[in-house]
Amino acid sequence: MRKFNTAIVGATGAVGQEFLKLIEERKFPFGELKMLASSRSAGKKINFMGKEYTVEETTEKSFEGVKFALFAGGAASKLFAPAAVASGAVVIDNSSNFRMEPDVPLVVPEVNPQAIARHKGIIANPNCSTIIMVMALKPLYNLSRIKRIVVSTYQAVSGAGREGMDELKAQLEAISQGKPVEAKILPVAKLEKHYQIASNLIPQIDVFKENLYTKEEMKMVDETKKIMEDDELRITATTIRVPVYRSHAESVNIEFEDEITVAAAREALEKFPGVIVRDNPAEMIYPQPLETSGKDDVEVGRIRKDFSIEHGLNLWVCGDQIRKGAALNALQIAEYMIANGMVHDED
Ligand code: 3JN
Repeated sequence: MRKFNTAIVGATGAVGQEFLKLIEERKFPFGELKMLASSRSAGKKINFMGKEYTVEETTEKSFEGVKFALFAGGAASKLFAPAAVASGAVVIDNSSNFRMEPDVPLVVPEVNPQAIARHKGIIANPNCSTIIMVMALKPLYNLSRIKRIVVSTYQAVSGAGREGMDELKAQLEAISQGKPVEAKILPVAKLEKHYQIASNLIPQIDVFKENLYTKEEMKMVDETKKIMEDDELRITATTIRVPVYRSHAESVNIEFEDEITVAAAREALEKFPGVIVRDNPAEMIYPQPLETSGKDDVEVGRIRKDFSIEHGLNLWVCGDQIRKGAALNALQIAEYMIANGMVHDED
């Protein structure tokens, strides 16, 4: 069995830890495994599959002999992806640092695997909300070109990392104990102003751009066009943080060029790998973030006509943003490359 030396950059964070779970669960054929992180986490011990690993500080030399460098997110790839590529590694990067570069494929393996072959060392994982949405869009786009999308997201606090989850938990505890509520992380940790998320919604994810949209909203717009290879696609997004620990949810309104019946949409979604249709209003069956948390598949429900336009459908989509929205999607890219002979252990 061929094995591939693998490095996880950001091994101690929420996405890094999910990489480890998935590597074990999916029997990813790793050879040597390197746990890399910033100097702050260097020296920490991680027990994985019966072995103790010491987290090493990422340096330009960390990637010698490495075949897959899985970057969990943040600034690390900006600093070290070029060195990893120069060492002969394929970089799969979960950050936005390279997503919109023309030379960098932006890939969801079920949606646009053909893009992988164009890589020059770096392959980008899309934003979590984008991945979850395009999983539901692609099977429908195959039936009819999509003219316009209006999406609103309901994003879990773990999208802001472990600190986001800790903050919601601490706030819920403070409320139940009648203590003052502290807000230090959301909506954006590095900004001065913070808002309580417990019992609240925050209509800001990431910082604002000059056009009055947030960066998260513009990522959904720009990345979706690139993944669907359709620059004419019109799309507008509103992204909202909700007091849910895990799994993003999205309300997606789609205008098609041609008529798509609910039955045809349902059938196409049911057949699409990685998507589960959970949709039976009579039995009150629909996707919910509690149910998709920790799961691989993206769930779609509330499939219904938009009677206000000619060829419109509404969907409700839920998916675990740390799994399919991040670590799972990245690992699937590596698995696709292995299965299709796109990376070799000998070279
Ligand atoms: O907040 C969320 O729910 C998703 C956050 C994604 C995120 C957070 C910080 C930096 C990203 C991303 O994946 O787009 C980035 C980034 O890499 O720009």
